[in-house]
Amino acid sequence: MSDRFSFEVLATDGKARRGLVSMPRGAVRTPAFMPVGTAGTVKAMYLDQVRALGSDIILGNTYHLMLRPGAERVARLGGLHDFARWPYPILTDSGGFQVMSLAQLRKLTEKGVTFKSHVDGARYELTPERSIEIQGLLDSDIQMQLDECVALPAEETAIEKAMELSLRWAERCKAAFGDQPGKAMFGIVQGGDRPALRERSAEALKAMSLKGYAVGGLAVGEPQAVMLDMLDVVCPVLPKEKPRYLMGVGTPDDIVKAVMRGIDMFDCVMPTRAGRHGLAYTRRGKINLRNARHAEDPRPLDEESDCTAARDYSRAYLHHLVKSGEALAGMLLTWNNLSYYQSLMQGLRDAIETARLTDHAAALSEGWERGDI
Ligand code: PRF
Repeated sequence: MSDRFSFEVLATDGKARRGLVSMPRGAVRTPAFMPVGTAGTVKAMYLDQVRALGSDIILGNTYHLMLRPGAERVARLGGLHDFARWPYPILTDSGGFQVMSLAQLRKLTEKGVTFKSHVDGARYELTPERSIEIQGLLDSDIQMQLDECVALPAEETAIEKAMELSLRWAERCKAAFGDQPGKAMFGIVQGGDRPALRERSAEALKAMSLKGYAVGGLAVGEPQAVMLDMLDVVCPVLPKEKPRYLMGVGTPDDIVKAVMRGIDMFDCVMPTRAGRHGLAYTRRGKINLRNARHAEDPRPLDEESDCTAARDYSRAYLHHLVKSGEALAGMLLTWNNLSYYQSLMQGLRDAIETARLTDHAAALSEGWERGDI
């Protein structure tokens, strides 16, 4: 296995790329979907199952792990990989985005962000340097810069201020990260729904020669068309030879359209969270197992799937589990959903390799539209 962090584009189809990110703990086939393992667990799943579905990398969260059990404690216990029993690559988000959505009494300054923990109310400070220190204590393979993400719609001045602050924080994170050949620190493009700000952010980050680039500040309240327009602005600016990661996105349709614009990596709570709320993602669209129409339906979610959860359990049984609030409901539906997402990514990778992505994308959306009831 590679002792250095590297990225190689293996094939292209239009703007879409089929690639490989290599690092000491393993390789990541792109386009890749990273299941969200916020607190060192992909909720309702064994990590062996997550791996078996074709996940090359999972995501962890600085914010949650710094609060509980604490980054220094995870380090004393041998790092996040040993702690959670996932020996493969881990990407960690930097914490800023989660502070803004979860913490109380936040205060953002040039130095960083202070906040009250949503766990026990204690005060914490997260600076760019401390975020990188925590991600290092966790022994994360791909670390993210601390950034400020503005929810949309927002005033241009607020978007610009957050974007400029994020650029200064990127410089500080880069300095704090230093030279670690087997790991990477990614910058995050901000700039809201303003093409000129997006372009400025991407150009400035590109000039920092980072090992990878994320696009943040999207899927935060804007229509899909706006998100796609921003990708059309940002992707051509970013260097071709570095991986591109669209943070917190999205639906299967979002992912396909972003891949077609040149995005290589994704993470999203959607398949896992939806699974715990009774929703199943399938080739024929989304199925709400709470609905009474499934009460006596003997069919599985997808008889053609190679995932046990999708193929071997009746919709009637899944409906019963969901209605009864059984833990197995969330387990089976999360399993089905991650299986669907990873098979979607495999299909996209295959389609790019064989230069039939446009037709493949059309067939996928035709399946979602058709439904099967
Ligand atoms: N920044 C960071 N994490 C994120 C986002 C961001 O903008 C988003 C936005 N979709 C999700 N996760 N650091």
